[in-house]
Amino acid sequence: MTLIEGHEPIIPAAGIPVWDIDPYDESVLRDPQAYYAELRRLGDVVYIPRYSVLAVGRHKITQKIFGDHENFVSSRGVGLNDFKLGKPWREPSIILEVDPPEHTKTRKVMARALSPKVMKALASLFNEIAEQVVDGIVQKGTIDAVTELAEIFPTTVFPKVLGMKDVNARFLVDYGAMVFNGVGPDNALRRNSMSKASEIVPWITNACARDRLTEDGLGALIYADADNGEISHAEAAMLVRSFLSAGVDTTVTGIGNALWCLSQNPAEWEKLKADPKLFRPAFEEVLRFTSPVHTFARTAGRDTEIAGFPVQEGTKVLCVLGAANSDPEKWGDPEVFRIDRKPVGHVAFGAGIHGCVGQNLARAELEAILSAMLAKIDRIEPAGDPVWRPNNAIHALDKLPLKLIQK
Ligand code: OVV
Repeated sequence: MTLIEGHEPIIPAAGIPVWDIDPYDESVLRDPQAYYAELRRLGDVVYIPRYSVLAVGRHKITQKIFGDHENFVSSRGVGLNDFKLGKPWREPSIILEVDPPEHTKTRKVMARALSPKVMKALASLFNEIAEQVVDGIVQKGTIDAVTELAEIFPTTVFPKVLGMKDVNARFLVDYGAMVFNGVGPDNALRRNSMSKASEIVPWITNACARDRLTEDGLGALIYADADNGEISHAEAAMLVRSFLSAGVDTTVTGIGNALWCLSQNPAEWEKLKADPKLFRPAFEEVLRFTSPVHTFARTAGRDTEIAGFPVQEGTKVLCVLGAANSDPEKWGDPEVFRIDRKPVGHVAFGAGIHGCVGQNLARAELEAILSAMLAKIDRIEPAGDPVWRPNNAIHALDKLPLKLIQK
């Protein structure tokens, strides 16, 4: 049988709505709301012949599939390629692209390195760097908030937190784009990102080695667990690679999207100024409203069902997190950005056993950068049209011209 995007084509069960759409068309990726709405309208589950996959976008069913790791596995890849049928572009991640019981051990090690206690100890470093970054832009008046702020903060703070000796912000951002475009189809986005692989992948691999890490970072915490026998040293290097894969592009996107939300909704910025306790809910609302990771897939590990329809083993299921996070059935008025919504149950960090293990670090970064901005900046205003940067799994800005009005 000829594969489609590296997986077995399926014959969808009778009654599943069929939709002739390319969810990875660049215009859809730039402005996905109409796609999200139609996906939800069509049903609990939809067949997309273009890639011979199923897709879910209603909140309830998306959360259910993410919660059901026994039927919907990650070990066959969280993109369109089925790792059981072909060699993936890189060694599979030993935390993302595995199932229990293998997943349980690596998840524990990562969760410990990223615990609230560790994050608390890092808060002063986050604040110090955030202040420096904001000091560097506050005088400028008008900035591109993507290249001058959103990309700068994580690429400065994250290597320090990890204890990286090798610094190359461009490689970190490009590797993230590669990993996230990599879960999509073999389109121009994926091919363009991958064209840098021969230069970047060896650099990333080297940067994860123990001798390229300091003794005092999160990388050292992971290697300490190898010393005490909980994992092997090779596994430690792979988990450090997971930090680099999942930690940079995502937080760059979270910061950029937060500034987009707040600059487009000045009343919400004012609310935040008046009540800094709203930081946390404000960031959750940014995540719900913009879904920085818009889509991840699962694979049916055995014959199963979705919403009563039979689903054959090997079926790829696109879980459209952006659609779930804008489902009116769940949120009432999803199109409104309200920093005090407290959107409990959003799936921007995923859900279930693979739910983002670094989410506390992401929140800590956002809190630091927003506090530093609120301390020195009275208002932020759009200074031109935002431009979105299409990516097969990430909904991020390419340009965000902002005017900063100093206090
Ligand atoms: C959540 C996530 C995204 C991308 C890569 C990885 C994890 C990884 O473990 O490599």
